[in-house]
Formats: sequence, structure tokens, C-alpha cells
Amino acid sequence: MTRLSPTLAILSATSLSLTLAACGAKAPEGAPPPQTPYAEALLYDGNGQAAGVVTLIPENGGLQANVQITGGITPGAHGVHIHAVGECKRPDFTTAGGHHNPTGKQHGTGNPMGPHEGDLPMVMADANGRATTSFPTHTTLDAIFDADGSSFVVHANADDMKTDPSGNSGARVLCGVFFRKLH
Ligand SMILES: [Cu+2]
Ligand SMILES: [Zn+2]
Repeated sequence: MTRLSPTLAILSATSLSLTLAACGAKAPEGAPPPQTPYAEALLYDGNGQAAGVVTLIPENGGLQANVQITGGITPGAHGVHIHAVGECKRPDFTTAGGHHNPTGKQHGTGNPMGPHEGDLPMVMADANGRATTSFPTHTTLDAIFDADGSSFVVHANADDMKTDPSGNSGARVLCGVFFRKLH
């Protein structure tokens, strides 16, 4: 276990405030607090109807996903993933590419060669095809916003969490491109 000794902690705090003073970095009176970047994807179905929103918020070294689906899916379990390309061309969303997989693994948390970084827990829609859920993910904003971006895809069926490349989760029914936001 590594712990700063009290002396070291005081020294670093002192050199930090000296650095800030030297740079004139003191916030002006009434300035807004510093903004934190996060990712947001607005979901659409294959007809272009708005179907919900997903945010990825930095937390505990990963990204906390908040998923709100307002329609466009059947009741029950649906595979959801972060896909490798930030393009959701209707109606089949094949432009979103395969699963977000910067570490070159296979699909599924139940696959010894897996999982993809973009593999997420299934979403359970209620009788009206709505779902609201949150869970931690193990990727980063830098990986989400790589050269070709990333997207969020909701599939027609459940994800078996082991069959490469997408858990037999069927057609892509909702898709949203991740954009950078600040809050
Ligand atoms: Cu998928
Ligand atoms: Zn996968």
C-alpha cells in the first residue's frame, strides 16, 4: 500500500499553490465552476423516431452508464453494447461496426476469451418497452472518442454473453452516436 507521508503531502500542496499563484490561475470572482467532460448519445429507431438517451460519466476510473429508453423496443431483455464506429445510418445501423474492442478480445463476459470493452449488462424493458438503468463500464472517454468515434446500440434480442461476435442478440433496433458534452 502506498501512502503519502504527512510531510510529503504538505510539500506537494505547497508546491501546487505556488505553481497556481505563479501562473495567475486563481479563478476570477463569480466564475462558473470547472466543467467536466462526459459522453451523450441520443437514441433513434430505424424510422428515425427518438427513443431515449445514454450518458457515460467519468467515475471511479471508468465510465458510469445511465440508460433511458423511452420506446422502440419490445418488453423483456435486450443486448446493449458500445459499438466501434460513431455512425448510426438507418434502418439497420450496420455502419456502427462491431463492438467497441480496443483490447482485441472476443465477445461476452461468459467467454474465456472475452469480453469486449463495449459489452454491457442487458437492459430489461417493461411492458411498455421502456427501461431506465445505470451500471459501471470499463472504458474511457479517450477510447470512446477515438478517430472514428463510438455509438450505443440496442438489439432486438437478449445477449447470451458468450457467442462471438455479438451474443446472438439479433437485429440492431436502436442506435445513438456519442458526442462530447460538458457539465
Ligand atoms: Cu451490439
Ligand atoms: Zn461484444
